[in-house]
Amino acid sequence: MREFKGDFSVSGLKLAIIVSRFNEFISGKLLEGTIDYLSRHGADLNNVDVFWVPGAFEIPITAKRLAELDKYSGLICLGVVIRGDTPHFTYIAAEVTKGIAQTALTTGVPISYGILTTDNIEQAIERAGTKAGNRGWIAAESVIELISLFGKMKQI
Ligand code: INI
Repeated sequence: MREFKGDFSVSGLKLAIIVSRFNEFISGKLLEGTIDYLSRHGADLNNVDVFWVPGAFEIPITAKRLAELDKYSGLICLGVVIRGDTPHFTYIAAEVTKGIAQTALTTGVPISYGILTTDNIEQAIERAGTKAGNRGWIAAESVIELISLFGKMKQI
């Protein structure tokens, strides 16, 4: 039996972070969580590029363009979609989720999903560095693990 697991080595990786400005007081905290993870695991921040987009809806197309450059080991997508009084939330949340998944599947580039989709601001704050951790941190950890796992597939 052979078993493959990614590790959490960040050395030599070039990463792009796509983060939305909408709800920036929370998405900024996700970005802090991602940078905190990367710097505390020894990443060279000179090899980390941050791309700000207007809102979560613009994340997938930006991710796609960046993935197609073939310059990044992986992409980390960060955004915050909060339910309001209209169905708008449902459309944005669905499109960003579907778009990121589609981009990952069509390009094959490791991409992580650090998008909060919450019923209210409180739930978002809880997931951006307070009592429920920081989704930005988890998104960083996930993409690093995936990059490593894909690297190990080259031995097959
Ligand atoms: N964008 C978000 O990132 N989060 C939201 O909660 C949100 N809501 O609810 O409206 C949102 N809307 C903007 C959208 O992502 C686009 O930027 C905008 O429609 C322009 O294309």
